Amino acid sequence: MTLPRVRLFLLGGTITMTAASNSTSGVVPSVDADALCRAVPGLDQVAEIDARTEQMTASGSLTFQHGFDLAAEIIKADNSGDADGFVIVQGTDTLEEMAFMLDCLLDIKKPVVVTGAMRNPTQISADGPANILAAVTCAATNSVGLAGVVVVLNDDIHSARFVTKTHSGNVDTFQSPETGPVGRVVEGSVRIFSIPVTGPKLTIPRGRDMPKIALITASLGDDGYLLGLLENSDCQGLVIEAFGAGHLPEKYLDVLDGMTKKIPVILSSRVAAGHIFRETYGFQGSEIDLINRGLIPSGILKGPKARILLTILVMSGASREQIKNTFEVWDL
Ligand code: DAS
Repeated sequence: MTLPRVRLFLLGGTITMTAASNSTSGVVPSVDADALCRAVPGLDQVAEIDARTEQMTASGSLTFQHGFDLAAEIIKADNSGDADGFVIVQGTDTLEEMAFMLDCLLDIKKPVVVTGAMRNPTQISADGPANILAAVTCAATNSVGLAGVVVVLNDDIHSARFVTKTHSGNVDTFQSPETGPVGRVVEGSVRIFSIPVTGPKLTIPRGRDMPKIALITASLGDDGYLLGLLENSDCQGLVIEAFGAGHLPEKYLDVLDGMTKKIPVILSSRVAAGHIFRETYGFQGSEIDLINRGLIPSGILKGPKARILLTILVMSGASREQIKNTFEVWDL
């Protein structure tokens, strides 16, 4: 029997981390892609794996360039027909951002699955092997491609568009607060419950410098100190995680009036789920006031994903109108 061909890219993360030979404190990336796959019983019966160690890093040190390179490699392998599905293995800290970036940049029909682990290989009940088996099972199942890029941990299949990390240590950390999972791996096979709506598809920006895009979060008693520092900086775009449905302190307003004339300012929310409102509140600093002042509502996208989208758009040379229209798609 011919098995599906799955290409697995390893970027690092807890799933690879064991005690460093020269240190007594803490685990660090050390297990490469081949060793990771060898540690998963039965993997060779699910797919023919082409395992590649691309990086060995904690996911907080991954960059946009890593995402662009990965997207380019996947597009190339898709075009040449060299693989039937793809798995990206990385740390969970930035997993939702990398998965979302890939979902924005990839317009392919084959499954693209991102996974990682919450417990390192030296811990009892390390979840890495089960997550790799489930991720490869999904990558080897054609129908998963219909869901766009998915995140698979703990046997749940989440759309990259809706998933977020919700807990610092629990293996059930990845959740989609708006929608729930799109499917699940049950007794070794894939069940898909729903196909998520598609977000805007963008091309990989090439040959342009990485723009400086800031992300700040509003909090009680904030006098706009940090925002003031950004006003006179060379930042080229700003995402603000506002209160609730899109509200900011009055003390932000003068500075924002200046900034919205110069750069795109995205209005997102610091809460876990829900839309940015557009037409409910009318006080100074409300969503109606802020949108009138030129802020662009992010729909349901929270700060980190909104920053991914804004960075790619600015880097691609998108106009203010194009940026606004693209974020509008996320006002689902
Ligand atoms: N938080 C760790 C992980 O879950 C480290 C990282 O993100 O690389 O993998």
